[in-house]
Amino acid sequence: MSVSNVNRMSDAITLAICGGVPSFTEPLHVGRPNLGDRAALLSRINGLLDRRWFTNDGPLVKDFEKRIAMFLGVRNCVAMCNATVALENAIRGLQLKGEVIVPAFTFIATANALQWQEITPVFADMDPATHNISPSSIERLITPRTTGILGVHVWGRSCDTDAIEALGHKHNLTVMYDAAHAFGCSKNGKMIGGFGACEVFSFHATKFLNSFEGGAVVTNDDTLAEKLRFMRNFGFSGYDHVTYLGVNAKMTEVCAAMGLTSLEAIDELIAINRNNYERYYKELQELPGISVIQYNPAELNNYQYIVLEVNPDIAPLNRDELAAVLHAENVLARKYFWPGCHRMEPYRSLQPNASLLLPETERTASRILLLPTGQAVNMDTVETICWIINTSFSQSDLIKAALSKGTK
Ligand code: T4K
Repeated sequence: MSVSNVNRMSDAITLAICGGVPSFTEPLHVGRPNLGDRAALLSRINGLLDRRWFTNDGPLVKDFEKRIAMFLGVRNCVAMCNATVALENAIRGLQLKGEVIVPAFTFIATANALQWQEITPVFADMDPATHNISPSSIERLITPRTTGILGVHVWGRSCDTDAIEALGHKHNLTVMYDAAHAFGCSKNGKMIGGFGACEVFSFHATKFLNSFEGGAVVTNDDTLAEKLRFMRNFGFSGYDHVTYLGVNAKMTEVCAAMGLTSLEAIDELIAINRNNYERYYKELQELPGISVIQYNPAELNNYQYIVLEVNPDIAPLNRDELAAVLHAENVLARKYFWPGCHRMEPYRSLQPNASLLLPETERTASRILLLPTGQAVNMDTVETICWIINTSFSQSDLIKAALSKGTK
């Protein structure tokens, strides 16, 4: 796929943005799904076809839930069709209402899960050192209408759970977490999944642990778990009895088959991600104005996210210019979570002044760029991407000229 070796050997290097040949013949995505043992997956799918049990709390879903709960060391795992719906059910199950404080720097689903239930997401600023919600920003936003705090473990690096839970305790607020990025990650040696009233994982195709589509609420609260089991199945408890206002949030058997197969592959997937991450770090960290995300080696991490921060005051190209260079080479780097939830609808219209309270989010969100990793990427690919970035920095004048020509 890569033609970079040819490019790299030639004397006159022309990056694609300046009219050269793209380094990759096919698009290289951030979020290309990983796949565990294909034979194991197909055997599970054959089994579910033979059983004629496709959904509704089938044996594969039960097994998936049991193994996830054991892996995380939590009492309950309630699997659902995706994390957005799992967040909605968890929020409803915990009876949050009024206002809930969330970071502005997250995927839009975190905020939408509240707004969908007419709960106001109140956007807190981030700690620029961790990209996670800042506890001091949370405290300033608490009002008599606040009922909860929904933290997000961005990139799988844990929020400051101690500070957030102390705030929850002090102000009598329910604390829960969006752990969509954090499967297989720990905080002070304890697996993420066991913090707050509950935590929600995503098993979307692009996530570290994928079940095609999927999500789960994990909790040590047995009452909440029982309620969520009813809620995800229309509220039914038995054939003719409905006990809660429910929805259809069930995980299918084929998704559980994929989830179980992915779960069996996580050691291999972490090793691949870690290897890619270390090479990216080594090649890019010294570049002027670039910092590569750091993962605490004392904790467990899934290394799923290769996050660059581009400081436009130091780097010869800013984040958007670098993204344009990479896209021209067929490396589809992503600007997650730019421009921040507060700048997307409906929040942009509902809370037009929110950005005034979010200076760190505003600054950092405009600097972040994610690069591809996972099984779709090998060392040659990583080296080529790093070579493109290195070369673009040394040819920044040519690139700026090409970009300004393109905008005329
Ligand atoms: N909370 C947080 C903090 C989250 O990050 C997310 C989801 C959620 C909650 C909600 O979880 P779910 O309800 O999805 O379970 C993607 C993902 O769709 C989304 O799950 C994820 N976060 C978010 C960060 O990224 P998009 O719309 O930016 O990208 P998408 O899905 O088009 O995928 C990115 C690229 O990956 C594609 O351009 C191509 C490649 N790809 C994708 C899929 C699905 C493939 O190669 N194969 C595939 O099957 O949202």
